[in-house]
Amino acid sequence: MGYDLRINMSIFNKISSQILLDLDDLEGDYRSSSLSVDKAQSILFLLIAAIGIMGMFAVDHLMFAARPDPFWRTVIYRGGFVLFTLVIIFAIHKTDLVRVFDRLILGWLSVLIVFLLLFNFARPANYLATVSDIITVFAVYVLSPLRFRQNVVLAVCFSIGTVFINYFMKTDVDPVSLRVAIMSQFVVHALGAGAALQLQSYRRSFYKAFVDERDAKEMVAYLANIDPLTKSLTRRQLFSIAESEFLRYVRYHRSLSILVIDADRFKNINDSYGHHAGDIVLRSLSLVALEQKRAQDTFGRLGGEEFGLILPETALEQAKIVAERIQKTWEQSPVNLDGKLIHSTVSIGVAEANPDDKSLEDILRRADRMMYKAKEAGRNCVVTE
Ligand code: GH3
Ligand code: MG
Ligand code: MG
Repeated sequence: MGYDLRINMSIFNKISSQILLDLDDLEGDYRSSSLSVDKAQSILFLLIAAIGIMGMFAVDHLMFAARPDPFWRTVIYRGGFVLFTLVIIFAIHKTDLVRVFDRLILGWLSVLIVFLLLFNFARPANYLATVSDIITVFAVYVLSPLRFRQNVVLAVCFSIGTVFINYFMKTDVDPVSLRVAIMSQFVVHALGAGAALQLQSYRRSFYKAFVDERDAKEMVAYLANIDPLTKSLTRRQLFSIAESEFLRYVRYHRSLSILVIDADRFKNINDSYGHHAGDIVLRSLSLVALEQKRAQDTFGRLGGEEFGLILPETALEQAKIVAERIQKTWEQSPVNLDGKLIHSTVSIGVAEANPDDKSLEDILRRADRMMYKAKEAGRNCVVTE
């Protein structure tokens, strides 16, 4: 039973999250990227509301023509609210934060509702009041459609409040207009909710397009920087990171070491087992090196069967230990190709940046020279400066 309930709840959650899209479900960067559009729309909406409220001065004037006292009181109420709206518009215009924007809208709606409920005490319960209530409920739903659950609460509170005031607090209410008022509240809740969900579904499709485009961009960037065969960084990306590490070295004088790793007698491997097997061995070598390197190190393919490893904050002695670890691990990791074990080794040259280095190439050249010394020394070894 409990199990069934859990399943049902999770189905309910799934369906409700399909229909309802709350702000928290949207990623922050998407909301930030669409904030200027949201701001422009809300400012327009609030301006129209302010103009509408000021337009009501004329209605008040007609209604209270013979009674200047209530007329001026409503002018002050409405004027105050219009001023408040202008302040909110200014604050929305100024803010660059999604959270602040949301709070401003919520604040404005809440004050609007309290203001109208207070206003309902004072004014006669007639069709005009009913129309104003309908507009209010609709506004609550559509002004911030992403805050659906919160809008339902606000709008329902308003409806209950306004019906309560008209039903219990007034004696002169015409029963037909009261029934119309109540029925119209039901209708406008349905319409408002429908409109908000429709607006949400537009937002959802914009959001999906946004996420797809961002994912595609990330994928393109990723593919451009990753060597497809060995899954290590491309030469270009390796150099780009190495350049910035070199600049950091120049500026802060932290140690920086570079390893050049070259597969030994790789031509023989290709000749003996075929080019495809050679590819698999290269990929395997790359994965072993990627496993052995530390998180802050950068490993990439310099070209062919040659790789580079950039070790920031690392002096020569420490770099040598890393190099030996890679060399030993690789020596002991034969590649199993259809049951055949392919043994291979690497020669590694290590160089550390020194004050005479004018560019990254200077260090790389020395590391390369050390790598050739390792070849001359019989291969499968590490040579440092
Ligand atoms: P050494 O120990 O002196 O480095 O000998 P070596 O045979 O490794 O050196 P050499 O530079 O003469 O040859 C490199 C070989 O690596 C030749 C080339 O076919 C092979 N190679 C380079 N890139 C790839 C690749 O992507 N896949 C395969 N299968 N082989 C490659
Ligand atoms: Mg080689
Ligand atoms: Mg080579």
